[in-house]
Amino acid sequence: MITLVTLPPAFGLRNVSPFCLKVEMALTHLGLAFDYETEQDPRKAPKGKLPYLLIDGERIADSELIFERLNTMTQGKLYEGLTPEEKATGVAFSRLAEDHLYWMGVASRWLDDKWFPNIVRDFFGFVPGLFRGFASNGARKAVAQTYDLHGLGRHTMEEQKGFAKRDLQAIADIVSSKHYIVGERLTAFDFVVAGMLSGFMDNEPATWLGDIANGYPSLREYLERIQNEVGVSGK
Ligand SMILES: N[C@@H](CCC(=O)N[C@@H](CS)C(=O)NCC(=O)O)C(=O)O
Repeated sequence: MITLVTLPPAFGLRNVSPFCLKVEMALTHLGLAFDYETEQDPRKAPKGKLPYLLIDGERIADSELIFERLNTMTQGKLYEGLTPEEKATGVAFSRLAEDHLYWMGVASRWLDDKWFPNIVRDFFGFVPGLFRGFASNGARKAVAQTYDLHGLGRHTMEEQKGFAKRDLQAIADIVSSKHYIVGERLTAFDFVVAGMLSGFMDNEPATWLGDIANGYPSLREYLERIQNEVGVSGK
């Protein structure tokens, strides 16, 4: 029995977290039956972040560690047929998406004064009115500190947009010359990258990062192709 625990829908997205969407795509692609549960408060997850997977009562946190488990359970299906070099490229693109681009996605939602009211409405709507401002502003402060510590938060807006464009251009260059991030067919790395792109590109209203990403027709084409092939969309 497998249960995927994710965040509730928000910002026009059925699955608002790129890490949760990536796992949903993998489970569906592998044909594994699973239930879906939502948790509003990531602090209740084993490592304070969502998603986590419940397999026969065992809690497995972190989408990459979940992939390791699913790959073992399916005798290597998630990375099937990839050469070590292709796998290396896939790992590098995953780091670009999840440890660099992702943080600009977070900042574009949380740290933009014009966009932040969407966070308060969709992430803190469950908090009683009196405490909502306190809770959302406290969380926003923590996001700003994390973004600063990462280093991206120390750059001007124009510089951040430059970093985002170089990341997105790298993905666009790969997926417009090849069908998939690596190899000749769908692999775990497409779930990583398409899951992340959906979080920026399908998000409503658009953030500054969504506007930049949606300016690349090849990224939109890739995102829709992967979502259709897996049969799982973020929206
Ligand atoms: N490395 C983790 C990242 C998961 C993650 O950052 N999840 C976000 C939602 S998109 C979260 O739960 N954030 C809450 C927090 O950091 O407090 C994974 O791959 O699962």
